[in-house]
Amino acid sequence: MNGGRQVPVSAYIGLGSNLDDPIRQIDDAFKLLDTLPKSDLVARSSMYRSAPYGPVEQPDFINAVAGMRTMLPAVSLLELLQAIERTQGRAREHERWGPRVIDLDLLVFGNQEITDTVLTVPHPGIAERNFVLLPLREIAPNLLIPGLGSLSDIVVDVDEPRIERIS
Ligand code: A4P
Ligand code: MG
Repeated sequence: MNGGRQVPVSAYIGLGSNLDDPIRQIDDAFKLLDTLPKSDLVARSSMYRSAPYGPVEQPDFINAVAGMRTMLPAVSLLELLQAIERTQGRAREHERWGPRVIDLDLLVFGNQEITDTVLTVPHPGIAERNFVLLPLREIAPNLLIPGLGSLSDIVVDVDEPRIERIS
């Protein structure tokens, strides 16, 4: 017991954009993350440019990762991430894997493992995606990912399409 005091949870959010000035979109998303209630934006990674992962031919992506401390439950945080996506004008329907103005994925939420209809945490793609691993490592090199292990033990896939740090 902690006397009823709640302790904030460390949450990591993956940001991605490949439409409509992606660098500005990522910057705007960081600014909006900084306004979320009961939460603090505590770390922001560099931005990375990478070739699109997956089967769809589309422009390069800009990706980054945000570190938050939050008193919100995971599903409430997800809803607020989706509200930010709408604020930034993301279309409701989009092709699976396809281009988007902004994509905010909840990568890790403390030590919680969640599998329900609206939310899977940790995000299933983490270990296969350099555009997640590299920025995540930058801000949380010793992170323990529930069900996956230590981030420092997850090997970056050097065969994955090109990726470069841009800022
Ligand atoms: N959902 C479940 N778990 C989560 C979670 N942990 N975080 C549900 C966020 N959402 C979660 O989301 C669809 C539903 O997933 C939501 O309603 C939520 O309830 P979405 O954002 O509409 O779609 P998605 O998850 O982005 O899936 P999609 O479109 O299949 O794309 P991916 O797998 O995210 O891939 N290449 C590079 N280099 N960089 C990229 O960022 N991104 C994609 C999109 C493809 N290739 C890329 C990149
Ligand atoms: Mg998403």
